[in-house]
Amino acid sequence: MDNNLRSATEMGVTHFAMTPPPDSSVDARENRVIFQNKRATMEVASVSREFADVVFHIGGLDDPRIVMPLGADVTITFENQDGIHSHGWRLIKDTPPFANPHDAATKPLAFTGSEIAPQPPHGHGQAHFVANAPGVYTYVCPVSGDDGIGLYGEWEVSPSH
Ligand SMILES: [Cu+2]
Repeated sequence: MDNNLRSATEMGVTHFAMTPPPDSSVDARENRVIFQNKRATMEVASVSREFADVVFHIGGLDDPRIVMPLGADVTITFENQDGIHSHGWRLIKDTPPFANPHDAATKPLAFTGSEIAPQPPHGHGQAHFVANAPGVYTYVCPVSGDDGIGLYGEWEVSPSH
């Protein structure tokens, strides 16, 4: 059992977004979640920890790099596990470092439909889109400035995956 899973269990946190998504491999050492085929279904949770940054959990990892083949059909179920602040999810056409972190929330979407509007504490949302262009993108929280506190990760769409 890796550290993320163990600490979550100890804290009594839900298993949502803590187990490998279907048809993926979770590489904890490289902090990556790799999808093997063109159907990528995953749970994403925004998590606030005391004395730490807010992060996204996917497959039990913090802000992992997501890798998937070109043309993948993506479904994301999002849960805001922060009990105080609103958070959402947005995949943008840009990579860090951002010239101005507060701009990340307004950058163009990577794909049509690749966003989940900010949800209140314990709120849920869903996104469905097709990753139909190869490249490296970034997922961020659309709440202005949250990307500056650790709430983002990279998303790779590989033409030769
Ligand atoms: Cu946020």
